Amino acid sequence: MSFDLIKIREDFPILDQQIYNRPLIYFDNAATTQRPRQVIDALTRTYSEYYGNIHRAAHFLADKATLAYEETREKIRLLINAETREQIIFTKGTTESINLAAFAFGEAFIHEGDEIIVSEMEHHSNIVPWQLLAGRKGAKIIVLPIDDEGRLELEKLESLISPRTKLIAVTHVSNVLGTINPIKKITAIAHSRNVRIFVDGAQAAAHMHIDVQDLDVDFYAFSAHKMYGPNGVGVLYGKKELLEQMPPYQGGGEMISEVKFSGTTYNELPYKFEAGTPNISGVIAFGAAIDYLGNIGIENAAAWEMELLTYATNQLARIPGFRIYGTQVEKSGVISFNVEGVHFFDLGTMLDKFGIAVRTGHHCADPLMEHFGIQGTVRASFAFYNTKEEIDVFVEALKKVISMF
Ligand code: 7TS
Repeated sequence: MSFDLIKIREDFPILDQQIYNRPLIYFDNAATTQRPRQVIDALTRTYSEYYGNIHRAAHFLADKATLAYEETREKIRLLINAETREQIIFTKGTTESINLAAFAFGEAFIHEGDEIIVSEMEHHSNIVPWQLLAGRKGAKIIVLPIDDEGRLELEKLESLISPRTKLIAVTHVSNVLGTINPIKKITAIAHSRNVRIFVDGAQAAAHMHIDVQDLDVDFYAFSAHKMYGPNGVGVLYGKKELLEQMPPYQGGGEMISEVKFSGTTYNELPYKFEAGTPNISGVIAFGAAIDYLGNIGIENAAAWEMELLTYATNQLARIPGFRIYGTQVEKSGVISFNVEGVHFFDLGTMLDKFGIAVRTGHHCADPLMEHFGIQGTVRASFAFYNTKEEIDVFVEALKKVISMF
């Protein structure tokens, strides 16, 4: 490992505390990560030194805030290798990015009888906005199924694509299974049939290098709060020729060029899609999170998370009655599981008493739960600041909890 775990943990003040008199073990990183001091400081600095409303006022504070806000846009452009800064749209999170895309792409390109393919492993936020669109336009949702290892049945994709298919919406990494989907391959299939692709990168952006040009995706979305940044900030990347043809998602200040009662004209990209005062301090502090992740090195973080995943999986697999959902080799640091005879909710509640934070339930992926015929799972999800010692404590606690039932 080429980074200093002790030093890294010192950067995260929240990790250094006791829960029910036990050291906190935070294994709910797929829900939201924690923030390093550098991000918290960036938030404080913005509010205490140069906070003003961006893009509109000709005074020092507003200018400085505008510069810092736009600097984050450039950092994101570099992070995902987008062609231009105009293609980086700030939203309040992945969910809003998907709703924006579904509305505006839908208005421009979806007509009655068109089809949108959505995979069976999607988070609700990459299902429901497309269903709403389908409802508005009289379009149809077609499901791309998964197998029991938690892999997309890609061999079926070609036959699911019809002349009416307009878009495939798929996640880069499953928040339940950890499955890493072969986006480049899916994109190649989609584009060969003149179909657009929307990728939900919420669980990918903090754990792997993303290159939107290499992937050749039409849209890519992610959230800052899953990348050690502030909550309430997200990104939508889109191909320029699509974004230009799409109408605004919301009306208001900043997104217009000129407003007249006889007709309003819209601002250029990306501002056309950024109505109203955005999360100024959050976007600025997101820049600090990207710097932090860059200093650690996303490859180093990913390598350590893989080591934790393997270490934990090997120990957990030995527990009688233990079942992991998502057993594909190409997998991120997420373990969803059930233990025979014990309800997932009871497991989660008892683990909490050991100071261990995991998530329980359907993880906003009802169709995926239905596939496996279950109501929910326990999910442990790792970040680069987690340790093997924490996994040891987790496994021992889990064994104790199971023995109580
Ligand atoms: N897509 C995926 C794959 C996700 O995992 C999530 C959130 C979202 C979209 C929505 O992101 P948001 O930032 O707009 O909320 N996933 C989870 C989770 O797994 N547990 O809590 C939130």
